[in-house]
Amino acid sequence: MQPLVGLIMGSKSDWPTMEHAADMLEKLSVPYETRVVSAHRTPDLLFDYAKTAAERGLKVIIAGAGGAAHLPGMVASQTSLPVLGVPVQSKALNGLDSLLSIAQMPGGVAVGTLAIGNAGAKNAGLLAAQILGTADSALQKKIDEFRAAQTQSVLDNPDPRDQ
Ligand code: RP5
Repeated sequence: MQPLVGLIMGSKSDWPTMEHAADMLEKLSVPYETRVVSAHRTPDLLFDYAKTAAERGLKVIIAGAGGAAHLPGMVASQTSLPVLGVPVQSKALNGLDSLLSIAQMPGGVAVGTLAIGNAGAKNAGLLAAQILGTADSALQKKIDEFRAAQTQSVLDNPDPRDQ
């Protein structure tokens, strides 16, 4: 299947966070590719990946990074595909450094910034699917079903003491 989402991250150490984006894409049957692309350790690969992403058929890029998290912004500087940035929770500053590095883009180059950590990665997968869903009614239906099941599961388990 032609990947529609590029799921990239600055380091292998980001995978335990970014796999939550992959899980959501798989749950919604969105084809994706994933790889490590580091803004600082492999800058030439970053430029090549971002510049060729659209011609390779990708529609959305999810980029996760921690600390000096320049990957999403630099990718966005090289492609007009939507870029969703996930701030990975860093050890030293708990991800506040990642969040600010990703969110504080200069006007004119957009990155959609998600929450720090697992929830941000999960929602990046969901938001990527929602973007693709605007042109894919079957996918939109899957997303609606996912949301309805989520709502039902809360309603079915009202007692907070239950496991
Ligand atoms: C960033 O530096 C990565 O995104 C990662 O979150 C952080 C630490 O990388 P490693 O030293 O674990 O490879 O580039």
